[in-house]
Amino acid sequence: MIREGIEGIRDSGNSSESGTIAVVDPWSLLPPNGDSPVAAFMTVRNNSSDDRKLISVQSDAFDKIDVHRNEHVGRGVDETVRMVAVESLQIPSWSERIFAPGGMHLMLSGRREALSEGEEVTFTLRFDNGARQEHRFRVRALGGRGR
Ligand SMILES: [Cu+2]
Repeated sequence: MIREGIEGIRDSGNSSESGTIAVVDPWSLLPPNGDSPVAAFMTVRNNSSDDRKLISVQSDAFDKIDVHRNEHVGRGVDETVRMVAVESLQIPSWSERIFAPGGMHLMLSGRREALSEGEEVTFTLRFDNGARQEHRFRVRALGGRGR
């Protein structure tokens, strides 16, 4: 496991450290059977005076992880929501980006192994300044948001 360049906070969001990116409460839905992609959520907090860009997300458990945002198209009964991939995500200094159901999310596709509820899956965030952070998201069943 590569640990070089990993900075910041492994787990909880109660960090008051400056100069770091904090990832708070990462979790994913329990993937349905088959190959359908699954969404994961978290809050990414930039506790530094520099703007940061999230440039990639990777995990050994998936072929591919994209940042998606939801875009509303049409109006009224014709309104639909489609997902749009975000190439890199700006996280301005002293601010946070919230990945949450109905909004921005990580889209995990090409699952390489079965996941079960309560399991923790390691993933790596890479930023434009070369920093890498390893975190673990917890798999939660639909309707089972409680921990
Ligand atoms: Cu998506």
